[in-house]
Amino acid sequence: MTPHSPGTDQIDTLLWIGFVAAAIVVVAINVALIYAVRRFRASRGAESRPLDGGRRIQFRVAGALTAFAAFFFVLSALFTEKARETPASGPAGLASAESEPLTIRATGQQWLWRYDYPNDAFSYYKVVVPVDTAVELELLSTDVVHTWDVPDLSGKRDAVPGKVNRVVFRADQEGTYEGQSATLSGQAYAAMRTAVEVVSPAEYEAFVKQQKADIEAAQDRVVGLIEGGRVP
Ligand SMILES: [Cu+2]
Repeated sequence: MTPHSPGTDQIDTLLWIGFVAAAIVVVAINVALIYAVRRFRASRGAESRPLDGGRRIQFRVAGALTAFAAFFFVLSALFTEKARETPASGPAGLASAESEPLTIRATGQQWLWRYDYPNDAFSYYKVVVPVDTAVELELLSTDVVHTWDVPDLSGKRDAVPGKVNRVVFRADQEGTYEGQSATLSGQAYAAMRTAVEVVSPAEYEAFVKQQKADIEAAQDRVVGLIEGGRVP
């Protein structure tokens, strides 16, 4: 995972914190075990010595473990809170999304994502968004629970039928960010990928305009074919 939106760097940091904490515990336990085995090794056949460390040592170990756990708990809570903050658009972003995020509707259906832009253009599989702009995806589902998951830009979020969930991100760099299928949503769930293409604000505006024109032209053509009697 390479963080490319505010929030994702905290998630990335949390992953590392979890990993380091687990590594410390594993090393500490093994060192203590090896120490105990070597220190209290007796010769074969000898009766083992009763272990008596007194109550003090137990309290000290319990205290250290509690402090260790509490420290990581607080750290995780802080980072999680920070990761939940809604990012705002930056100076290089889309001018019209300066105060309010650019809202795009993302509809999950078996087994494809559809994206509806503010100008009524739409696209399937891939969503095009402007760089340095707060983008709010309204997640909807027409059938079962799907999960929108593009780890470089955001934590994963579910699209639940009958409910609107939101995910907000701000991509800091142009490029294509791949998503993955994270929930078993039926037979072809594994193929239900998505991608976010981050472009300049000017390219974004040109894209949605062109996309809308293309869709209208295609619709007009179909209507023309039907009216011309060439489609039953
Ligand atoms: Cu799905």
